[in-house]
Amino acid sequence: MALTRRQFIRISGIGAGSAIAAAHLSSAAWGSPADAIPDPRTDGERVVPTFCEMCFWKCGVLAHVRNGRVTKLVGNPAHPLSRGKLCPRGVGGTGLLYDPDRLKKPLMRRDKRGSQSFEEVSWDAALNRVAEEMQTIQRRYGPEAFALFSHGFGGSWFKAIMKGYGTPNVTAPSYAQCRGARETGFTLTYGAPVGSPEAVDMRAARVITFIGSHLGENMHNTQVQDLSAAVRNGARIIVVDPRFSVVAGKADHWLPIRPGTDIALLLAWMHVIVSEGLYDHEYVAQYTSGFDALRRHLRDKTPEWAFTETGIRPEEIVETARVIAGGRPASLVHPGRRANWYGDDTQRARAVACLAALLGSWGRTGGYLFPAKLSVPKVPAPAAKPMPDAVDMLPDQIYPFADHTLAHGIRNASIPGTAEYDIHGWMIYGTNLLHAIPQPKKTLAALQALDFVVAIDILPAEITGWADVVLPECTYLERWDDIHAPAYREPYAAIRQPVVPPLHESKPGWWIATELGKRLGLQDYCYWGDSAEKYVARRIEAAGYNFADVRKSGVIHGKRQPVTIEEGVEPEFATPSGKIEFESQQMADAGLDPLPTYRPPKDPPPGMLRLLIGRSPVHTFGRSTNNRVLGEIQAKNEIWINSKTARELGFDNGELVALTNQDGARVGPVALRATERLRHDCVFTVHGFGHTAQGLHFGNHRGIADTDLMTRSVIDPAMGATAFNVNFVQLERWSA
Ligand code: MGD
Ligand code: SF4
Repeated sequence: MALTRRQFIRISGIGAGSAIAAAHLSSAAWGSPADAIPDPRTDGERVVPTFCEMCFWKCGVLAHVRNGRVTKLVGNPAHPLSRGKLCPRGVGGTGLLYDPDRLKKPLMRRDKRGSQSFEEVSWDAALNRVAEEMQTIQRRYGPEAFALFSHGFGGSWFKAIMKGYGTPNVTAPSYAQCRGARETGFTLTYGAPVGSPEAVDMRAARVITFIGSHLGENMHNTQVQDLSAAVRNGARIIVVDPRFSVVAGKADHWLPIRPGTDIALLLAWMHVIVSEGLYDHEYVAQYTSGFDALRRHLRDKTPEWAFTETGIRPEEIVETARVIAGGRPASLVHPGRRANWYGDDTQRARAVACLAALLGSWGRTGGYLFPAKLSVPKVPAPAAKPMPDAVDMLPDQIYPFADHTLAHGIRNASIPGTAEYDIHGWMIYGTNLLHAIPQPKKTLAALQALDFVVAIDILPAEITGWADVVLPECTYLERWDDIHAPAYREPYAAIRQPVVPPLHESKPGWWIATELGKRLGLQDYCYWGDSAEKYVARRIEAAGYNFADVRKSGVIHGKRQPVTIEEGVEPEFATPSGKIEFESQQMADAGLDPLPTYRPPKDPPPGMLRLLIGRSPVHTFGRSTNNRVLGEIQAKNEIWINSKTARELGFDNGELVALTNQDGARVGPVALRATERLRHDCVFTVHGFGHTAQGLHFGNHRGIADTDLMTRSVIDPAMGATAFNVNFVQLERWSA
């Protein structure tokens, strides 16, 4: 059923809410929901500013509340990430708040691990057990044998506890399973990562090139707004994607590239730009090193050479190279976000970074800005206890540029006998590891071997079914969290405050961490004290702002600072040469290619198609696919296939199929979407569906889980990212 935006907002506020009876707790312990801010447009509803956690972009929200119920969520016009608008997921946040499947009370496992059989217990009993188990592991094997997986803003409270407990093994899938390789590639080249939110100046760009990044389906709100503005301003758009994505529909050039060959295209573009002298000579002379080596490296990377790899015609490569160079420096080659594609991802990020340097777009209007940060003083916290090195990966696998602990590294080290020392306990905050890390059988093997597993979550996801203790956190609409003050194109700080008190017996993360801290004798590490509200107030006031005012606006704006070379910023590059490095001695010293180098991807085995994945505009990973409000718009995924390939294989559009991968992993049923919008050699689906957890009564058994087909992974040798696009499938008509 297609919904209009108006209908959607109505459903998100009232329809979902009316279905559920809310058992409220007293608000006193959590800090009061913000005072009434009468809004003339809303019949006197309270309007409470906060920020969103439906994904991790963190847009500013104005929550409308009537009679203790949230009626709708809209964008905060004062917040630089939302500018008065939310994406569909942000609007659908009430579907999470009022989800009848929410975890309501602490749970303790009753039967064997993974049986999803639990009994409800008191908070006291649950927290005592977690503390006892953590202490046992600490005593028996050392604190490093306990690991924290954390995904989401609220994880900071638990990371603080780990500093006192003494484990270095703190990790998140957002690194090796997402943008880590991008950040490594840019850091090797510019001495700085791209960061999040990406400070890219799409609004002022004359040309924007997307390498796979599928904005419009990837719904990072601000970027989608900026892209719309750029299109309105007449920016030329180039999209490189095996699939005709939503953004390809806005493009002047869609290049349906053979999967895994982007580095060849990037090298050929640079070949044209250098050989035709179209690069920014002054910028290259002033700010870069290694240009001669790059020039030599590019000599044979002709459009004709790239054609045989990429399938993109040489004339089209030349034409688009000239368009890209024609817009410089306001020619943005978008850095993308999820970078773990084929295992050569640091090299691809380096190639993007080198192209941007030839265009002189790093630090220039319409390119990459130098982000600024509003300084909000921290509250002093004790130093972390001395710790051994993190168990990162198996001993024979060393990733020289990994600067975060790898989530799959911790997972692997939890399978007995696989690392320097074994991990024996997990705390899992807000990440459904069975859907987030490839090779789920290894994740299961680890879960079966661990001494103790505690999950802190909002919903009974697959991973909570494997926990010994489950602690129900309340949603972002019911809690205080720390202040968000990222480096961005304009300095700002935003607060998250409770809009309504926690439902059921769920509790805020800061409270859970404090109570655990007390039981572990680590109160000192809970630097927020006994009230997150007072802690946030203290930081806001130390920054020189009035807390009551900030509660009403939700956001503080810092003084606008120069963010480009044109505005007078003197760029500094924290690389060994102090310049932008086309040629990287650091890579050479690590035994890796010092210039971005193309290696052909493995072809699909005969009769198989490459599995590609992306995002749905209305869902965030698997965390929103039980949301009944968002489910009104999309309740399951489909498998896209090229129409001609479907015909040749004898499949009809819409029919149900099963997918089996190269190692025999099988998923289904899933509906086939035969389309001209995809190359013939791959299939495509969106991530986040195919739940099997019994407690997810809406999301259960809708569509397929792509992770179940990721039995193979190729690992980026520079920083350890696990490639997702390296599995192949064949299709068969569905039979149960
Ligand atoms: P990817 O999943 O890397 O996504 O969003 P992106 O970084 O944009 O890319 C998917 C696109 O890459 C697809 O269109 C696919 O066809 C194309 N592609 C696949 N293989 C190739 C290839 O070899 N070459 C090229 N050129 N293209 C290829 C992810 C981003 O989205 C991330 S990391 C997060 S955390 C956010 N998550 C998220 C979400 O869950 N939901 C929504 N709605 N938005 C989100 N935004 C963010
Ligand atoms: Fe929320 Fe959407 Fe913004 Fe993400 S992009 S924070 S889901 S409104």
